[in-house]
Amino acid sequence: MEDILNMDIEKTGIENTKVEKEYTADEIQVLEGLEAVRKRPGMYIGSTGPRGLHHLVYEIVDNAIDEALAGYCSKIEVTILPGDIIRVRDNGRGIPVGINAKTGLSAVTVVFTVLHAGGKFGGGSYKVSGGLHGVGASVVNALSEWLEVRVCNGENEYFQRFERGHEMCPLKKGEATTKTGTEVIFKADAEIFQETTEYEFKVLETRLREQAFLNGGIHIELTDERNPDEIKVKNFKYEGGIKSYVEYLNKKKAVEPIHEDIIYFATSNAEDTASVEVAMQYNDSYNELILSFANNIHTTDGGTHEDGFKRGLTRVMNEYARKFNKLKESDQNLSGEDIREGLTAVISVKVKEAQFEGQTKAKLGNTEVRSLIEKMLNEKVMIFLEENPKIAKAIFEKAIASAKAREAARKARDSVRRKSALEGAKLPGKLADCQSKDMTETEIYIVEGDSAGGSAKGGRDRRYQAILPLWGKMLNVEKARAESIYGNDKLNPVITALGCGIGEECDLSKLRYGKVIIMADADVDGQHIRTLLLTFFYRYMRPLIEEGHVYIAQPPLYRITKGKEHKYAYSDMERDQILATIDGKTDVQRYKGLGEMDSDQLWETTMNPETRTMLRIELNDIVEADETFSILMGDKVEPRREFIETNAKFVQNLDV
Ligand code: TTJ
Repeated sequence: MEDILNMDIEKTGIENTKVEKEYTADEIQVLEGLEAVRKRPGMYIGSTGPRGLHHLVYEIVDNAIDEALAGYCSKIEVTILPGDIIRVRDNGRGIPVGINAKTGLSAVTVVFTVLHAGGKFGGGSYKVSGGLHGVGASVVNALSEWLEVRVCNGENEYFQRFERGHEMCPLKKGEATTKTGTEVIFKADAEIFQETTEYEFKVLETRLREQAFLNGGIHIELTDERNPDEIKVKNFKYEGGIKSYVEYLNKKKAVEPIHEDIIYFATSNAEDTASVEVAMQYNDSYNELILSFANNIHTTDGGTHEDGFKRGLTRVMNEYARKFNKLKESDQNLSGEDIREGLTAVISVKVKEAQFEGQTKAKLGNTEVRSLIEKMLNEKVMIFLEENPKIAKAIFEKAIASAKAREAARKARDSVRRKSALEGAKLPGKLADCQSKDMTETEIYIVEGDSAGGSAKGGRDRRYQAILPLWGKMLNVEKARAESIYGNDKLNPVITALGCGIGEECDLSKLRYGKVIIMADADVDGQHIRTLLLTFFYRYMRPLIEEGHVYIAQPPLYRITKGKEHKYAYSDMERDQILATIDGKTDVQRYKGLGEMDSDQLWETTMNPETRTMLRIELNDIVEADETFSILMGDKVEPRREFIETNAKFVQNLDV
């Protein structure tokens, strides 16, 4: 692809200066559109933080994927160039260069300057990536300091440059060529993306891999050329599409599938306005992972496709269980949770008129999709299970075991409730509660160990800060079923103190504290407690993380004293920086644990909102979090060692 589009600007004698001229009505509309985008970028790309920055790449790549879905492009190259400049290339037909009689503009100029219907703002519905080329390209252009597009259409090369969305020259015709394809190079505008314009390779890698899975057969290559001594390249091409996705997810989770083949179903409606495909495989863990997509957009808030899948699967599995005597007449139906225990599934639907709901547009609203999926599962799952009795046996053994465990859990929970009801629903004895009941200001510190708990109680502001000391090792919830959560004497105080319940009963309106802060030593033991608590929150109180209530306290590692003066360092680097500014004799104390700090020091360094720093846990990537916990807390030793070795420098700042 290098030679196809690598055109030298000088050859085409382009003047890169802005010419003042009369504006037509169309051009005024274009200018107003671009101004609107620059004035309220969040309306178009969600945010001007890192997510919005990376969204620019997705909008451009989507257009190449459209060209590939149309059957004309087989390879897409995404490169991060030095200076965080992005280059995207495809080997499609090339954006049409003909001048449109009505507008007097070429499609290339229209694609990059005219705000299109669709998208979060225009046309009401979210951009449908299936077949609408260039819908978002004008937004990327408006938010780029500059953008250049090169097109080869099998006859000539063409070139055009823009700055903050403004044409610096009309589309210029260059040399003859037999090649075809489109190349876009752009630099995000630092005036818009003030937080950062630095791309994260891993973020792009995760998204491009996902797009390759969702569009089976498309070859996407990601390259990072920012550091010439360490060029990174990743290639994604999955002929198996979402079947390969499920295989990949189960491998990453370091769990064992309980049946070899990935189960796969696909169908479309009579009007051909909606198509659905489902891939699924059960593994030996207790957790479910269901990813759903609509028009390649990850619907993290689910919607009609996910509901239809869950309802359809539960119905047909119970029908099969009764038909083949897996359940006795008198047995209750298997619950959806029982049926989905250990299930990894990917649901991908393509709809012509997608309706996205909710604040983040991450929930699918099309009702026709629900019935389409349910109908498909009713027909195809029954046939599949009858034709694959071994797989059916493995799946039902697990589902029935889960039902039994759930029954035991219910009994355990009820007995705990009866017991606490008898004793009055009191809060855990070890909890030093705060006076305020206003959860917009209250915080609870979950502290490892009694000594640190003592210092925390002494140092805290009791008006709004509660302390819950934990003792000993936490139960590893990754390897436990629900029944061992209820009544567990280490987790129960946490559940009772937070007050919002767990699992399907988790209700944040009952949460007693606005901030849930894990405070543990910076050593391996502290790391273990942190990870165990995060696993517990992730598996049984996920909304707590999703709504941003969970934090990790950052106690200092060093106290540097010179005479009466002292400073705290929170990392080795900070320690060295401080030492470099102090001459003469200093004393450096390395804190082995929280218990070595007295109450005043703990307050000053770790609890005082004016001076503390804390890590807020964000669930950026559900796939990655699921992988992290299942590897870190799962049974398999090998993947854990490998994960910690490759991520050790990050693992203490586990930001899931
Ligand atoms: C996407 O990533 C590769 C470099 O260029 C970007 C792009 O917009 N590619 C693209 C658009 N390829 N083909 C088109 C396209 C094709 C047709 C037939 C019509 C339109 C409007 C765009």
